[in-house]
Amino acid sequence: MAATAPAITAPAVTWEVTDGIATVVLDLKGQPVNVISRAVKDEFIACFAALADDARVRAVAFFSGKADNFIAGADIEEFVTLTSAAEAERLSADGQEMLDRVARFLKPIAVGIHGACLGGGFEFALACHYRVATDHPKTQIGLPEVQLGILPAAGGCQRLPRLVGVRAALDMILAGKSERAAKAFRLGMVDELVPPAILAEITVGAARRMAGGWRPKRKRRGGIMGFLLDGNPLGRLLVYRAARKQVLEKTGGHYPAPLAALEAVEYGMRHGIAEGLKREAQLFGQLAVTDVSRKLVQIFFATNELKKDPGIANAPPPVRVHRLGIIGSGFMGSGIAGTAVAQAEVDVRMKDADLARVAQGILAARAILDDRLKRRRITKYEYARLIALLSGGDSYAGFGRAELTIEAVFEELGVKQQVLREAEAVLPSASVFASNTSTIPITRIAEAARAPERVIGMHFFSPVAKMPLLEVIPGARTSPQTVSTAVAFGRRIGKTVIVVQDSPGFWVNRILAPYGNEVGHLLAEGASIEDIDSMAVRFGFPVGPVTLLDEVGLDVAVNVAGVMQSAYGDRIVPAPGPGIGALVKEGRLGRKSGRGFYIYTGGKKRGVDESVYGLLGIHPNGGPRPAEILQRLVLGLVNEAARALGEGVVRSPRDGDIGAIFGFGFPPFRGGPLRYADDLGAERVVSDLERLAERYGVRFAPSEVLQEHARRGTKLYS
Ligand code: T1G
Repeated sequence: MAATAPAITAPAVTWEVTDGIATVVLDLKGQPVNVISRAVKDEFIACFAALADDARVRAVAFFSGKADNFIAGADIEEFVTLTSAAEAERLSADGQEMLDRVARFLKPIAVGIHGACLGGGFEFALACHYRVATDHPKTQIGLPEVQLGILPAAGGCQRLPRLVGVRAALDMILAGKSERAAKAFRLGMVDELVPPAILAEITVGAARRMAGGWRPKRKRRGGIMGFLLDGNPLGRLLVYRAARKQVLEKTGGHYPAPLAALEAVEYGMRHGIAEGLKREAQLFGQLAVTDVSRKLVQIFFATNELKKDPGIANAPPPVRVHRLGIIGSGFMGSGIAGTAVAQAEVDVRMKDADLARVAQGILAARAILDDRLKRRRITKYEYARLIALLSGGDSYAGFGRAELTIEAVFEELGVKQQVLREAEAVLPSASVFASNTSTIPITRIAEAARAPERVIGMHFFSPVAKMPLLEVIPGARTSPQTVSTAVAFGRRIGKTVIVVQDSPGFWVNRILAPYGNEVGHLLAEGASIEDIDSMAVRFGFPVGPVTLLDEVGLDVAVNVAGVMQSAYGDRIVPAPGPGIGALVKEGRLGRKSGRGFYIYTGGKKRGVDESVYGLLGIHPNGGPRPAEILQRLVLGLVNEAARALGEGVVRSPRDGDIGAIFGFGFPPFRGGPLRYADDLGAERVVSDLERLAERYGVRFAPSEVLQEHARRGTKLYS
């Protein structure tokens, strides 16, 4: 064996040479993840120059020194400081140039990938000559750039389509997807899949074989369709056309990055890699300085901050939940149960009034696991193990060891208090009791408790498995550890958690109330259902407010509206006429009953149910101007958000905006309602609200908070 010669030239990139193979390790000391910054790039260049000159080295095996992270991409902190498109273009071109050296390196390079391999990290792997990945769930591989409003700009738009075909590459790049290693292997993104224990051995082995002249043979993927569509220019033309249509449908034209990425791919496939790279760098330059990208990056950092936020200052460490009790096995209860098992592998015990309901709840919770199995997120073995964690009954048997119990029973104070009393009788003394209420004050529920310090609100959104937000609501007497336990558990089951004040509507329903309520007024004034929805969609909401009402359920909406009207009567003024209650009386509850404002068949929204107008006693006749419709919807929401922020309902504008974006899809590229108010400027928002108040009444009167900022010329984000 040749002598091992450590040749450390710089702190992040180190290597040693053994038997002709250089083993290079990237490890940014003191950083949570590896990222590629300018400094790292310089080290890479120096390292590869030294390896080129080192006669002992015949091939290279590259690894990350981090336990669970390969490379998280380019350093986002670095590119957000760029101020001009030209500067950003240069940054991209420099990165491309470095990876070009890697791709042309005369000594073959194999990479061993374990952990997140994203963006520039994957682009580096793509430039190498052989890719081995671990089959560990932490290994995620992909190009998430468009989620930050940019595009893969270190050759990703060129090398990925050439490796896996245009269709598969666009599917990943345009959605900013990352895949688990098994899928990445199936698609051809990596050459080999191995257990973590033998990653090093297999990667070094591949490097050694390549040093001996062996080259991997990669077969064309996708069969005959792959040949017809990916394999020739005409087929690709069809692929690009379909992709463009799909992107426009999905983004409503609000997000320039996916279209730019499509252009970079198409241009490169047509004019060759060198020209493609140039175009990619130019487009990156343009995108990196857009407002949309800045907003999306802000959301990335805000979400990261929230991941580390215990939810309360000086909180004692949370209690680790191993066993979860769920009371009420309906839609919400079973959704929480299934999500908890799937995400955190906790033991879940469900309780409902009778066994038939419990059985149904368990089946519904299982459906979440079925879905994961179908999407190959879990294996058959994991599935069997997880299923076994779900159990239930019509008594509190099995609740005696639960560290956390969440109730999702009928939305009525008396019922909730009754359940709380029953549970307290059997729960261990340190156990936390959480209510998944959307309208009842936690402090009121806790009045029935022997230990109100362990009662808290955990407001999930429906459907629980899909909706990313959780509101945690401490009551007046809730202890700090109860808060930190609820927050930590919420995060463990994959939710972005905001801690909000115990006041009517909490945060999300509070700011949605004027938005939903305005629908009634607009309809009464002759606006059509389609016009109202399409204006909101044009603004960037995923669905309009009328569709949202149908999704939430009209019975639920009526209940929430009632609570909000009695709490904020001067602002949540009911529209004239019978209102949504008339639809509920007819059994039209929205999507869940197949009929609301729209008709649903086979799980699909079919169109407006015209008979709704008759039931509401109104006639669509054009109504207010489109711009006016939009202003009334959005500024009412923004005004209420600013007011609630001023009252301390959320702890910061950051939490408020994340709540609105993750809770009901406030357009991410606008940064959230509070950021949007700052962008318009308080003065403008106030003057628009004053004009609306003059025409439509006091419900639009600008909040004190906005008036104050308008007077001072300051912003909600200080
Ligand atoms: N740049 C800078 N900081 C980053 C980073 C990045 N790319 N990725 C993570 N961090 C920080 C993060 O802010 C946090 O910091 C810490 O690392 C841990 O992250 C040329 C243009 C890798 C899956 O979009 O998806 O490549 O708060 O809490 O849950 O085409 O971070 O501790 O100070 O999220 O284990 C594309 C973004 C970049 C990947 C790890 N890459 N990162 O998740 O930890 S653009 C991305 C993630 C690009 C090229 C271009 C996740 C993760 P702090 P964390 P985690």
